[in-house]
Amino acid sequence: MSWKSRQCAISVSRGERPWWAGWLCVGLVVVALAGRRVDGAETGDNGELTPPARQGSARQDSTQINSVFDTVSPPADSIRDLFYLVTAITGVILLLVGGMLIYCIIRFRQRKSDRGEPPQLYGSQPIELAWTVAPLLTVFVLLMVVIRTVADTRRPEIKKDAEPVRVRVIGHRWWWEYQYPDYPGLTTANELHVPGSAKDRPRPVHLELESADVVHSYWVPRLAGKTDLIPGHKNMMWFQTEQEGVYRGQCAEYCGTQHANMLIRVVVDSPDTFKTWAAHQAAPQQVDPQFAAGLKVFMERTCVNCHAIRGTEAKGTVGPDLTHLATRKTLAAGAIDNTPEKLAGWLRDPQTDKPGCDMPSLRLTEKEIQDLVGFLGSLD
Ligand code: HEC
Ligand SMILES: [Cu+2]
Repeated sequence: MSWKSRQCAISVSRGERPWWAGWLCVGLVVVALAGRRVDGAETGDNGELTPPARQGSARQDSTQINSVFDTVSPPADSIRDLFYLVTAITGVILLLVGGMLIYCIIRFRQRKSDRGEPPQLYGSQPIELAWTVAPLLTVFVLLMVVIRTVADTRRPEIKKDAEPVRVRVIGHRWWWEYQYPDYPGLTTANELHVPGSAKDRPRPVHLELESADVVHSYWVPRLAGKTDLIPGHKNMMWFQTEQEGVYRGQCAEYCGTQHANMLIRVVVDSPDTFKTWAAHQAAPQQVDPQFAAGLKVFMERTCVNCHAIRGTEAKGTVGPDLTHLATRKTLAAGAIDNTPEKLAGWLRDPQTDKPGCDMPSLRLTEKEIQDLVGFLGSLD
């Protein structure tokens, strides 16, 4: 009997799928894999470059790819290593079990000469022992490495000469608030600045995570794993890196309509640059009298109820602290770039850029918008 007719005989006799169904599945998998390759190619060959078409936009401005495999910080490293180990172990098991299965299917398939049932065997102590002990050992090894990784990601190795940086991260729908307890007054939003480490000068970053409303999750894949921000409960996480640059992240726990626009930018500066940045950010805002008109609109058009600008009367806490706003690269948690045009658009109607967000459309006049854009743009 030819191969094809045997296939047909089987499918007809058992009323199963037609012979080409299997090939269709294989084809679909190949197409899916090819699609993925195209996706990957778009991010650039060396894994570093942003595709030119998207360069300059708030979401893609970083030169770093947001990959869990391209790690630069100990907690992220240990999670990646755990992934490789678990994949290797389970891969070997898959090959063993799959291999034996395929071997048995082919080696012991029904032959023409077979009559009746094959011999039935019951109980084999060696086999029973093997399939009890082997999984036990495997599970034990996996458990141990998981416990180790969890411990690694929870607490940093305490080194004597380490100079930790502490930051309080408060998740809001749909933006991030950062407070630096070691720099009194320093409150900023959405863009986290931290110093990089050097071999002889480790600068671990300790984040204390809280939420103002619902559960959010802090995730910057190249620096650390996800940690939830839970209302009424403090969580800790840490990271440390010697590689300066911008790292992108994202809220990783669905928290409402604008969850996808709750992006994170972590800027790792040289220790000196960070020190200058922190001192500048902690200082109250100097308002240039040239922009008094804008400040007046700010105070009169309810902005002041929700936003604080340290050094002025504005002390609202509903929205982001706008002190030194002009030093930020993006607005509204990475939803838009911080440019005069985008800022004007935001003030015209925040609900267009970020539908459902907690800043209402205030129906400002064009004159008020221009005054505000000038004023906010001067907050450097
Ligand atoms: C009802 C409270 C409320 C009022 C009133 C309000 N805002 Fe906002 N504002 C917010 C919230 C909340 C956000 C964060 C939105 C987000 O990213 O989801 C925000 C974001 C912003 C941002 C972006 C800040 C950043 O760092 O991303 C700017 C700029 C801003 N508001 C300016 C203004 C101005 C100017 C006014 C007055 C015309 C105003 N806001 C009135 C609540 C308010
Ligand atoms: Cu969130």
